[in-house]
Amino acid sequence: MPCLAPPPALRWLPCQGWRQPSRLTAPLLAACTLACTPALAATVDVQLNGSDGKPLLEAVVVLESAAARTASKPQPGIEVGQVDRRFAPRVVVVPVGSAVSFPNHDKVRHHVYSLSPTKPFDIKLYSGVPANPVVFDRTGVAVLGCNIHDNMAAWVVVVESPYHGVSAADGRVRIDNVPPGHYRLKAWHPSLPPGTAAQDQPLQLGPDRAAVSIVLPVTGGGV
Ligand SMILES: [Cu+2]
Repeated sequence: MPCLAPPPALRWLPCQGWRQPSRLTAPLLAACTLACTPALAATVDVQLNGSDGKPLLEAVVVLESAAARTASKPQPGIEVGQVDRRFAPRVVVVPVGSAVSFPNHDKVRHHVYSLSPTKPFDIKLYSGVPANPVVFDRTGVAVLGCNIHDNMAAWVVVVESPYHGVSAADGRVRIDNVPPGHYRLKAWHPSLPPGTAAQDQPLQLGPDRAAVSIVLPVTGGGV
């Protein structure tokens, strides 16, 4: 068993195979982890309003950085269902590589598709849960529709960051556990004209809470 470098507080202990701490070292390791790990995560509160001052529903916020790209990994268990002939949720943010399932909770059949270069796909008329989820393997926005019900629309925003959120009716997005660092804060709403780039601003984040207000050129609460 190779002896990997132990934490500094435990260097006086003889090597006992650090891959598997013994009954003696395990509690010491746990105590050291608690005592030695600084609080290295902040919460980012974002308030999104339209140009008419109304809070925006379903606005997307993403914090991007080189470190965020490295920390990004596919998120399991994401669903975009269909309920009462609407997508639920209508807007979802997923890290690149995530597989999204499209369960149909209605009695009518749906035919979900996307023509977007980010992820073209087509799930022909179906009930229940389609056999295969759709893997979103490129960043960007995929606009989803239903071939049967023209008024159904949803947006899958594919990002390379674990730090993101979608606003509730009060226009708020709260992103927890964000490490300090320099980020680009990007905000977008599906009511923006097609092809509009996300609004982009720098965010220097320390270990404390940060509050940001953003106005997007959308009116009527974005509904
Ligand atoms: Cu449909």
